This record gives sequence, structure tokens and C-alpha cells, in this order.
Amino acid sequence: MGSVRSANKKSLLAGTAMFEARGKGGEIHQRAGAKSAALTTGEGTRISDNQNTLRAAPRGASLISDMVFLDKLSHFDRERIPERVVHARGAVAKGYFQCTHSLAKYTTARVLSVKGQKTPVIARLSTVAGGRGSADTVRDTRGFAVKFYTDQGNWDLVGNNIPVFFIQDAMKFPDLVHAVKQEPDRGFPSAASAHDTFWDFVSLMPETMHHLLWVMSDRGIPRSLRTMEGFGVHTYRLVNAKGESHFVKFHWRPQAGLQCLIWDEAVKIAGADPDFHRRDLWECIDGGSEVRYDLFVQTLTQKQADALPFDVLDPTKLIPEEDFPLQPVGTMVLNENPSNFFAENEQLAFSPMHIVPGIDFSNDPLLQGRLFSYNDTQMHRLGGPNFAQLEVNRPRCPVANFQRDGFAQHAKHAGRVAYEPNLLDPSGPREAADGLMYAPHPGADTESGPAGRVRAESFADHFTQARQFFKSQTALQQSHIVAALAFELSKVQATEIRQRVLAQLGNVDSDLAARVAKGLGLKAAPPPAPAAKTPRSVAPSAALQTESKDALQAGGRAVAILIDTNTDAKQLNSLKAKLSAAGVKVKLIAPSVHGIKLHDGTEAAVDGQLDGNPSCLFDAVALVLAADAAKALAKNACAVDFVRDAFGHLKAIAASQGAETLLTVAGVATDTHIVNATDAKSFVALVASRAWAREPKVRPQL
Ligand code: HDD
Repeated sequence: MGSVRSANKKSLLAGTAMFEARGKGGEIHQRAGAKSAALTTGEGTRISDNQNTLRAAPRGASLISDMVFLDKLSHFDRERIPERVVHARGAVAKGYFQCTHSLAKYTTARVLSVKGQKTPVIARLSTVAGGRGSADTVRDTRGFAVKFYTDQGNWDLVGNNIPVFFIQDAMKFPDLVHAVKQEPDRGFPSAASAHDTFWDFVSLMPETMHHLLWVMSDRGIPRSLRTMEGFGVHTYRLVNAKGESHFVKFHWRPQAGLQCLIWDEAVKIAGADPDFHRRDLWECIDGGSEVRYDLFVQTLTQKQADALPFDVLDPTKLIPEEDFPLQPVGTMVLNENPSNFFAENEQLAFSPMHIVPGIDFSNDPLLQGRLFSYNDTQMHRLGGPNFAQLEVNRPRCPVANFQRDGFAQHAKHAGRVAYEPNLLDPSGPREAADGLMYAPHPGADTESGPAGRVRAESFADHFTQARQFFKSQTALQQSHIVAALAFELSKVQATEIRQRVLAQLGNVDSDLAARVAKGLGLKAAPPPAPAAKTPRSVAPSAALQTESKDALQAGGRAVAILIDTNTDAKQLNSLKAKLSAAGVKVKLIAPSVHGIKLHDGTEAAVDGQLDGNPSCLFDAVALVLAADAAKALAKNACAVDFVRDAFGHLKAIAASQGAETLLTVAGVATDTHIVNATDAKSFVALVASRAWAREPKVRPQL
């Protein structure tokens, strides 16, 4: 067969292509003038043809001696590693943590006590239940894991965006995860807790109620990974130079404020852009912005811990901020995107076991179980014990020990000595005795008593803090919790499970149980289930609220401006300029991406087509439309939904005079968040906030 290659053959192998390079099937390989490296096999042998397998004849069988093909395919066949059994889907970003307030009084960990010191970090923010390809905006707890590459070793703070956990003992974790994941016979639903097995499990497990209320609140559907809080969850220990120990809880607070989605919005985003959170974080950093979270701690002595009405070792409890205020420690700045998703996300391996001198564990039975699970799972996912040598996991301080060999060993350890103690290699690594080494704090082992599969009596109150969380919310937030519970339970097919959940909710709050029952169309909730310990009534806490923590900055927000033929260019440009000046990301949306002629005759540079860019993807929208165009759009379901949803999702809407017809057809009524498109100043002030007062007008309040 004659070759149709039109390029200088030599130039295809390496170097500069003289002509446009084409293959035997007309494939274009290279632009003329482009410089490239030679394509090789995994072993470095140069390849002349990457399109055609080696055939016995032009129409004959493929030959097993085609080493180029075998090399390529056998590698491809092994490209995937097992996804994480939980938290499979996540986004990473890199940057640094800077200590601003020394905790030297409490800890020898330099990362927390050397004021001004910058420590490189990588953060992975994830969902829990869904698989690697699932949508970002599902209702779920979010993982908040940070690896600090400290000068004393890697410290992993592997937490969540919710300060408490579902269960008290690690023994239950596989059951919890099996219950929430896809049901094993049918393989659905994906990334959703709204199904029988999850609610069956939690209805039998009263300790889950506290976490459940948090995840059924708007916290379960964050607006952005940039606007969620993070928590270390467990009580850890800090140990100072005198060997004194304090209990500690870790808290991350986003500088962008806390903001969540509205359920209907979250559902629609999941369809319109399943990568919504990942894209948001990436685009923010790619655009040159930094994402910042402040780190705080709560510290308490053993005596203070002993005086609490609950157990600090119980991970279903938080420590009230009113009693133990947050103390600032420093700021994490994320300013770099990964350059390779596999290398820096899939291969990133966290473990709560990774601590540094000055930080220690507590006897929390959930934490103790985690100390085993994470490294065990890394061995499975990353194929052996050398995962710490992968670039993303590698400590940035010296590592010296006698661990040797194993799968994927990258180091070439020289010398005959691979044991300790030894005298044959006097310069080899030795135990440290300089006060800078990790030595477990004896506090961890002061408990004694008969061993057994037991739960401490101090873990028995499952409802007091859940009740306090519910009581601390505003009326709107409470109704969102009720609506979320009613929605999830409506998806449960076994009515008996609904009844059992309602009976547990009755222990949290009788009004809550009654409202959820009503939302399900039931006449009343069943009587509360027997409780291991009668819950107490405690005062509401402002720190537990969601709405009040919104920082409401316009910077970093996204606004869509809907335009069409004859849009007033002057009005459009002025609005765009004012939004951009406030740091808002502006996208021009139109029925088509080409051919939109503005009033002044110029063609608009449209960023996105209307039917691919519903308003749920933006924080606020503007309609800069001529009257005729608005009339035509009023007959376009996409345009009407665009406006109706912006209104229903409580967003600010700026509209030109001409947009009137569209507003009317979409059912938009005037309120604080509906402004004229000429009033850019008011619009900018509103883009980050929700029109909460509109809520009762657009959704029934349960
Ligand atoms: Fe876990 C991953 C957070 C309880 C076992 N967990 C994982 C990740 C986060 C958490 C953020 C993802 C890390 C990453 O981005 O790679 N997990 C938590 C929190 C918990 C918790 C805050 C309770 C306070 N986890 C928990 C228990 C167990 C596990 C009780 C088992 C006994 N978790 C795992 C795991 C994972 C994991 C199976 C899966 C992938 C991985 O570790 O690296 O080992």
C-alpha cells in the first residue's frame, strides 16, 4: 500500500516538522514548524508509527511481535487504581500554611508554634458517598483533608466540614458506609443518602442523630469548597516542651465566609455541571486568586474535660465555642492547582496516623480505628508500603530509617547495614534524644480496667447536642432541615423505616418530628423511641448557625448577564466593568455564541450558550435585553427557567427596562434583590447574598 504521508519522514521522528505531518489514514500529527520530542515506548525506543498495528498483510491478522502495541496497551490496561472506598471524589489545591499566633505554650510542633513560618500544604476536599465520577453538589458530608509538609515530618489533619461524626466506634464504619453507598443488588442510587438502606441503618443507631441534623441542614450542600468550614472532628492532644498535654479540637474557617446552596439549586447544578465545585476551585486559583482558610483551636485541660457533661472522647460531640472560644493559629493559603490529577489527587495518601512531635492522639475509639484503616487502604490502593515515596506524599524533611525494598521501591539504599542498632555504620540513623523526637504522651494510656467490647456510660447521651443544633438555627434553616428530612424519607420505600426515624427525631425535638411527619403527609409522628439517656435542654448557640456566618463578599462570585440581539452595549459594558472591578467573574450568556449583534452594531463576545448555562450555575444574574428580544425569550422555556430559577433560588436579579416581559412571564415579583440594570452599585452589593425574605413566597415552609 502506498503511503499518503506528506511530511518529511525524518521530521516526524523528532525535531521540527517541515510540513504539516499526516499519517497513512490522513491523520494530522503536527503543525508545520512545530518542535517536538520523539515519541517512544515506555523503555525509550523511538516509535515511527503510532496509528497502525503491525499486520501480517494489509488485511491480515495482527502480529504478537508488535512490541510497540503491546507496550502501549499493557500500560493502558493498568491505568486505573482502585478508587477510594469513601471520599472517592475530591479536588486538590496546593499552597502553604502560615502560623500567625504561636501555640508554643501548648505544643512543640513547629508548624503551630513558630510564628511567621510557612509550611507547604496540599488540601483535598471531597464528598464521601459518591464514586470518582459522581456529581459535586449532592447532599453529603465533605472531607477536609490537609497534608502539612512540616520540617518535623508530614502531619495530616484529615477532617470533615461537619464537626461531629455519625458513629462512636470504628467497628461500625464499614456498616455505615455500606448503608449509604449504592445498594449492592441494584447499584443505585449513586452519591445519595435518600434511600432505604441508609435510613434503615441510622434509624437503628441513635448516635447518628447529631451528624444527621448537620448534613440535613444546608451545610450538607456547600455553595463552594471555598465557602465551607473544616473540622478535625476528634479530640487530639497537644504536648508542650514540659511534656504537659492539653486536649485540642481543630477548626478551619473560610475567609470567604460560609455559604451553602438551596436544595433545588444543588439538584439542578448536579445536572448542569457535575464538576461545579472542582471547576470553581480550579478556576478561582487559575484566575490568580487565593483561597484562604484560618485555622483555630479549642484547648482544654484534663480537668476541664472531666467537668464536661459529655465525653471529649466521643466523636459525636462538639465542644461549645461559648465555653471554649476559638484561638487563632494561622492561615492556609491555596494558590496552586495540581499539574497532574492522578499524581497529585489519586495518589495522595492521607492518614490520621501521620502526626509530628507535639501532636498526639486521644483515646477516641473512632480515631483509634482510623489509625489502622488509612495506611491499610493506601497499601491496597497504591500497591505496597512505599507510597510515602511518591512525590505528593514525600516528606520535605529528611527521612532516614531501615525500611527496605517492597513494591515500587524508588530508593537505592547503599551499604551493608539495614538494621539498628549497629556499629558497622556509625553515621547511619539513630534514635533521637534531643527532645525533638515523637514520644507518645503517657496520658493516652492512663486508663485501666478490665478489657472488653464495651462503650463508656459517658457516651450515652445522643440527643442533647442534636437538639441544640436544631434550636440554634433560624426559622428558615429549621424549615430547610425539615424539608431535607421529609425529602430523604419520602424516597424510603419501607414505611416502617420512616416511623423509626421519626421516633428518633422525637428525642431531638418533638416539633421537628411533627413537622417532618407533616411534610410526609402523616397525621402525627410516633412517640419518641426509648433513649439510652434523657436529653438535656441547652441554650441555642450562635456559633452553630449557618446563615449568620456568610461573609457576603462580591469578590470571587459568578454573575451571568443574559443578552440578545439589540442589547444596549453601553449599559452592558458599564455593568460588566463595575462587576469586574468588584472581583466578580462575569459571563455573557446568549441564545447562541456567535452572531449576537448589539444595539450599536458590534458583535458581542458571548461566553456561553443559554441552554448550557442555566442560572443555577451563578450567584446572581442580570438581564440586559431589548424589549423585542425579551418578548421572544419569554416564549423560550430555557430563558424562562433561567429567570424563574434565579428568582426561586433567592438570587439578586438586575434587569433592563426592556426585560420586563421576561420577568413577568417568569413570575418575578419586586423585592430587595430585584434592581435595575443601570444601578450597578446596588447589584454589586447584592450578588453574594440571598433574598431570604423571598423564601416563603417561592417555597412552602414545612
Ligand atoms: Fe475516613 C478517607 C475523613 C472516619 C476510613 N476519611 C477519608 C478522607 C477523609 C476522611 C477526609 C479522604 C482523604 C483523602 O482526601 O484522600 N473519616 C474522616 C473523618 C472521620 C472518618 C473526619 C471521622 C471523624 N474513616 C473514618 C473511619 C474509618 C475511615 C472510622 C475506618 C475505621 N477514611 C477511611 C479510609 C479512607 C478514608 C477507608 C478511604 C481512602 C483513604 O482513607 O485514604 O481509610
